[in-house]
Amino acid sequence: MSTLKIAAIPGDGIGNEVLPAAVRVLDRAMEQSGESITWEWVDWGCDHFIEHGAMMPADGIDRLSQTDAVFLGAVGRPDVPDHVSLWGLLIPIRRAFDQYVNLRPTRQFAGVTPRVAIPEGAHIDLLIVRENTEGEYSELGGRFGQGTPHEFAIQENVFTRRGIDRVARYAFEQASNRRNSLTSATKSNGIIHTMPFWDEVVDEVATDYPGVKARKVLIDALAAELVGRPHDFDVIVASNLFGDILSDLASALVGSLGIAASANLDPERRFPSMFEPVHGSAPDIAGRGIANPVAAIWSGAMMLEHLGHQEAAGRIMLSIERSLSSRDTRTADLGGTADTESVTTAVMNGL
Ligand code: GGG
Repeated sequence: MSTLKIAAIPGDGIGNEVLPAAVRVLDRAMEQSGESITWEWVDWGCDHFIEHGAMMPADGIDRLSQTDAVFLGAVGRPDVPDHVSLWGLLIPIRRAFDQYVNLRPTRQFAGVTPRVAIPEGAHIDLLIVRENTEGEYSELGGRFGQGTPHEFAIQENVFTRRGIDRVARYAFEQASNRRNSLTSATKSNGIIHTMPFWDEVVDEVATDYPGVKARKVLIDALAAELVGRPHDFDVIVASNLFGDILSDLASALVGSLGIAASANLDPERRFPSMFEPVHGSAPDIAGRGIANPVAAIWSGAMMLEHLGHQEAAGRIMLSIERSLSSRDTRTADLGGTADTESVTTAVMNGL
């Protein structure tokens, strides 16, 4: 029997509801496999910020580095500026641990009707590979002349050959193991320097994967194509910002952001990877016990898979599928009647 050590950071809002729910499912699944998880619970987030002036303690990254993985709920509270909460917790973890791939799968589940009509027999199953440590998410720049009529802000995007090459390579590998189709999101008509560079490096990487049919599509056209025929997509590789936007769009197409899972990966396994539902803290529904725990549970399954527990992860996914197939065990965002607790219980019982 092996014991995993995982840092659990519920964070803010519904993170405090969906993360403990997912932990119960993971504990049960691992117990059934004769394994266990030691959870290191940490109360970092906006409450910590209000009390201590920082989203996490100064030794936070050091503490996380001693774990096998990080399991995160959500970040954000209306009375703390969003850029303060995100850049104080989520983004420092992604960067400190060089989690340069953000894997965001989108699947159509039996019983959950997609929000767009798709042809008979077609099925939505796509994987967004989002660059996760550079691109549009950059601290370079500044605000100038604050409070004056001449005030301005500059934000520099950072695209490196190494950064594009490694995320593109990861995406092509995924496509090779799936349906051999890759779409690169670009905007090289309007963004004059970084996006043509993105295209060039992706094209170079493509030459190493002749079996993968690759094409580049302008992000605006790609958004429209995704709505029009989501079933035609396999792997999409995108910059940090484009990947973030497309993954919300894709999960809305199959039902709700409440089932959007993600993995922030260091594929070389030098550091812990981090797993989190794509959704945020949802202050409008926080504390009511109605949040959909599926995104967190699925993210937990991705974590177990990454840590070598494929069998337990597979059982969790089967149980999620079963619970989503019935209106009685789906939350309201998916047209169901269940609350967080009853979905969690259904997934646990279905393991
Ligand atoms: N699940 C963590 C969370 O709260 N995410 C919300 C968010 O805004 N994330 C921004 C990002 O992924 O870049």
